[in-house]
Amino acid sequence: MAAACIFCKIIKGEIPSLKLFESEKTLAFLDIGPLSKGHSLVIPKYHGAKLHDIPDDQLSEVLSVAKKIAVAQDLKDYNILQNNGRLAHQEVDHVHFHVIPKPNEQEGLGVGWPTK
Ligand code: D5M
Repeated sequence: MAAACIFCKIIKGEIPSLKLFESEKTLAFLDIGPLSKGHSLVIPKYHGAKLHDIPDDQLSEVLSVAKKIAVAQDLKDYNILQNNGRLAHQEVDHVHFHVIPKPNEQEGLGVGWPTK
């Protein structure tokens, strides 16, 4: 845990979140600035800024939780996105995987990038 990290504060319950899944090692919650309806983040509870900072055993569940969310939300088209470093558009220095639903244009639920 890192005292100043907002995602560590979410894990500790010091900042509220809309949780979708929680286990000993992993937490998933809705993104505060969704790119589309249902946009969520899956994080290891272990604090590390970038992917290579996280031990394998702490990461092992993250993708399967992203998959559970895709199944639970009945997603057909979606992006799994993970940014490392400022040049790669990482804003929060605690590893997180975005699950970004890609609604079809008729539904009109998309609100931003990625559009293609
Ligand atoms: O994405 C960081 C993401 O973290 C960005 O989509 C907003 C989200 N965020 C930031 N603060 C919160 C809180 N408090 N709750 C939920 N979501 C949050 P990045 O890949 O680092 O650019």
